[in-house]
Amino acid sequence: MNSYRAGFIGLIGQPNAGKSTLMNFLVDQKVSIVTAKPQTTRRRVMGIHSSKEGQIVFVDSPGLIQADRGLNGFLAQEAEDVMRNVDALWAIVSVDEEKAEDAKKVIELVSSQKKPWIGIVTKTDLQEKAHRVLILKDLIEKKGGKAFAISSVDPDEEEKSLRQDLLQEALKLIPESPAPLYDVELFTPESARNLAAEVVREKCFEHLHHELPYNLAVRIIKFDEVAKTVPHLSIEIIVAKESHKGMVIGKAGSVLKKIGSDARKEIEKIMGEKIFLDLKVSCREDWFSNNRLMKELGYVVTDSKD
Ligand SMILES: Nc1nc2c(ncn2[C@@H]2O[C@H](COP(=O)(O)OP(=O)(O)OP(=O)(O)O)[C@@H](O)[C@H]2O)c(=O)[nH]1
Ligand SMILES: [Mg+2]
Repeated sequence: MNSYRAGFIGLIGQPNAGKSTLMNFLVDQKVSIVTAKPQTTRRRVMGIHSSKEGQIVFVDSPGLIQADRGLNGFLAQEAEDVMRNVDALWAIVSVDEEKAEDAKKVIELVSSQKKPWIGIVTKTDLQEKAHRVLILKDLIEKKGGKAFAISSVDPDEEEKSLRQDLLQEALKLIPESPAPLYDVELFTPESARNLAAEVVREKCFEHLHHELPYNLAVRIIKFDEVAKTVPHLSIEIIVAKESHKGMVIGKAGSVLKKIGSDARKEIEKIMGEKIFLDLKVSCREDWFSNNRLMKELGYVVTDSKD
């Protein structure tokens, strides 16, 4: 293959299948947040891999769910929109999928989009589920797709070479292009502001329990890059009930302090400099049931029935 290629590849799968982890592994940068809980990714996040042969723009998307209202309605729509707008698709299925039909559904959905596609089985390091690898690969091949299997955590030499294979496969799926789509130095087109807000959301997932992380949103209030000493970042964590504020803050501010210090360290790594991070917690009662508030927080649902 001599000609230069560039295009978008959508990562489609069930919640928790390992889409974001795989994308980060492929672009060799933490671009998309990852947690042990399903439905972590809320908006599409792009990760770029550029080489002499081409530029692959991976589009990580929320896990597939059935919903037509509120935040879940937005997640469902966002995944669908990614599927419609990319050049090619990767069906991502994990060996630890709770229900076998779920993997089948993903493969059927992706293979019916009339776009170039392949299927990738994830989490192959989970020894107790090793028998699932062949079953899932078989499902993919039966639908006419090429099948791959990979583990994206703690990759060894074999995984690193599989990563190269996957990048080559990705190139084959995207169109020829006279030029790259983005600056070849970029590993993501996301703004530093968005990346920072996402890191805070990730730390909320890590330090908060039950439904709490699902019911909160995060937004930037102020990003003062020319502050006197170090850049000053003010971020608001928005909860849906007054009673949740105390849980996010914790006894004498202990929980919020942990979220803040973990997030600051990671944002500093991304930005390559020290920052001052100021976190605030506020309540917008049931924000996910209110279209105006959803929009304000960046979750714009176009077909809502409200
Ligand atoms: N053992 C193992 N765990 C993995 C692997 N890939 C991802 N995980 C774990 O699976 C969980 C979910 O990973 P994510 O990358 O957030 O999954 P996702 O598909 O993006 O999930 P949503 O954003 O919720 O749709 C995390 O705890 C990851 O650490 C893998 O290859 N092996
Ligand atoms: Mg994700």
